[in-house]
Amino acid sequence: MLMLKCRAIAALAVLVLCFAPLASARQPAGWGSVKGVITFDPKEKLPDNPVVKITTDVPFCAGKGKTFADKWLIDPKTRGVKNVIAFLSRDVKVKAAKNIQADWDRKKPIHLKLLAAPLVLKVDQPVCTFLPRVIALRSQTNLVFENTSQVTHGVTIDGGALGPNVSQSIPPGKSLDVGQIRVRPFPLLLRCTLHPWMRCYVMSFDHPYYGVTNDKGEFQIKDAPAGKYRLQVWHEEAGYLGATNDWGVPIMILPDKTIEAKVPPLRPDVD
Ligand SMILES: [Cu+2]
Repeated sequence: MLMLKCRAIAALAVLVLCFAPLASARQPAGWGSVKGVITFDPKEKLPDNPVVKITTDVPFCAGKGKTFADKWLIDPKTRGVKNVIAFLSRDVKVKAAKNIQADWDRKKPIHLKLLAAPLVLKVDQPVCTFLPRVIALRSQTNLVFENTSQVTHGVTIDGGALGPNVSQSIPPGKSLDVGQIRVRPFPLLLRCTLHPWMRCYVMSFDHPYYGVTNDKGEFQIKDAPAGKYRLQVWHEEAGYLGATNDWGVPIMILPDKTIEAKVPPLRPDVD
């Protein structure tokens, strides 16, 4: 019995020794987070948020007050910009926009807490705008459009060769699952089939290290493997931060710390 136990322990030791190098290769020096605030350039005049002209379903869509274009949503006190996508990419200087997403190092581990991608992300059209307007999701997550309003909405996606290619109406109370969104260098623009002023941007990632700014311009990216990265920043009007220069902001994620990224302010003419 004792001999059997010894053999079992020896076999276990061999197994541990065999797999230890593999396990350590997948383990980073620790996990850390980054947070930051995306602001609008203090030297620039704040852009307007014009009212859009409602041309379809006027009694419903215009009946709840004015609808704004919402391209720039800026807190007038802090100049924090809402709906900016911030994400981590490899620490390399890449000028070609087509490489920006391929730049994630797929050998890097993903924290256990974040390993499983959400099954579904829901977008609603309760009045006559998409909520949320800017979406970041994992490439394994299904995107579902709901319609909790009283009028028919729709979804038009021109996904090209990567897909999806969709043009379908969604009656009140119904929903439409457009499936997964493939990773690509720029967010995909989605429109409502029936209301031309409605816009929605979706960016897909093959990792969980991204965030979308809140109405104060704040974002946080949690539990990333420690190391050097470039923080990429995209806004629907400003485009990629630093697009005319080197891509992104070099940052260093430190174990068990939340670092603060120093992100240059957005300008209306960056892209
Ligand atoms: Cu609509």
